[in-house]
Amino acid sequence: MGTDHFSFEHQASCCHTKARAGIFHTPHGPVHTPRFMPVGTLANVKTITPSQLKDTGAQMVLSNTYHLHLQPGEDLVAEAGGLHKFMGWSGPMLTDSGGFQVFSLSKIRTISEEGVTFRSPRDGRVIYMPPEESIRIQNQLGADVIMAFDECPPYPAHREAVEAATQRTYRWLTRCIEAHQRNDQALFGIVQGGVHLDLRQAAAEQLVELDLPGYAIGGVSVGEPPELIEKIVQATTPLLPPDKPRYLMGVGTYREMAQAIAAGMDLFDCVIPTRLARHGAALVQGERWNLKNQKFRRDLTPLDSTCTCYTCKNFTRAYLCHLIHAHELLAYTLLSIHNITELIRFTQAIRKAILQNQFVAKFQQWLEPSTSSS
Ligand code: PRF
Ligand code: ZN
Repeated sequence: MGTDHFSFEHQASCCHTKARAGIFHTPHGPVHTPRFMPVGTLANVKTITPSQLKDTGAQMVLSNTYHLHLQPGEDLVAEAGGLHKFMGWSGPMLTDSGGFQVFSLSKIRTISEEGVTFRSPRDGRVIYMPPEESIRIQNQLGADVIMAFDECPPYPAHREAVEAATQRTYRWLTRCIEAHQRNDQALFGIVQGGVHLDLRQAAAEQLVELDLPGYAIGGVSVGEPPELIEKIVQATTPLLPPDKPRYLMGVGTYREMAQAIAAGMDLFDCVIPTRLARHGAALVQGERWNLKNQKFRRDLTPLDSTCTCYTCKNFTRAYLCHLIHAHELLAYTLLSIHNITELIRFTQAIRKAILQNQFVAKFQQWLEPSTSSS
């Protein structure tokens, strides 16, 4: 099985924007784009089963090299037959490389040209992770898509520091390509460059030269003003090849996804739907509702009467409010099911609108600059 088992089938383009609908074919099945990918950090999407996950409309699921290396270890996952078998998910999967997680989650770390050294927040052991190690781990985990080991500069940062991180990310990418051993896994490159559009463009041009099976935009949604995300994406996507999938890392609000889709992005991931669920909150038609609120205590209507998810078909707001107040674990399962369904439905509705040439007409509300927080 070669990388020819990955292809991006272009289905339709929007007349007024750069939005496109397509199918990303992987060894574990197709991903209809644009599409939101739920996050399954530790080989599970928190509180829901793979069968519940499938019913949300999820196609590709994300997991993390950093977390799985710390526990239970890639050896065990490989022994179990790989990530798909280990976690009981037979659809497409993607693993993030650990670069971003090392920077955001481990306090004690040093970075050099060779790689990153950090202390495990779990047991304090010192872990050395050069790009080759990230790829070795991802080869063992066996996801369909694996990500290059990158350096995501913080925001704000001096331009010189961002430039150095961006160039290092490129050198690391060439080492990742060299280390990558499995042709049934597609290695995606990551465009860094912070908020500097010229750095972004130079990075994109360098990456495209390497003719990778897919490209990601990283280093956004790290604290910069939200309107910059759209500018960065708009400046970068025209340089990416039209026949390869494009993934915007860590972005999953309605507005940011709609605007990025308008600029030509295809794939998104974000912990928002599951994190909100664990805080007793639901995404309902573009808003965030706190189900703990007393106003839901006697509300015997469904969470969202237009939603066909398991939660909305079978339970009331009053029931969810009760479960949350009683700290019952089912609350988190039911809210996660709804929230993931909601975000996937949003990207599916955009996909359908692109196919029918109605994207701008139907999603104008989300393409304009933000007036609220959603
Ligand atoms: N790099 C990697 N993973 C990521 C990011 C990145 O820059 C982001 C930034 N939004 C989220 N996840 N490897
Ligand atoms: Zn629902």
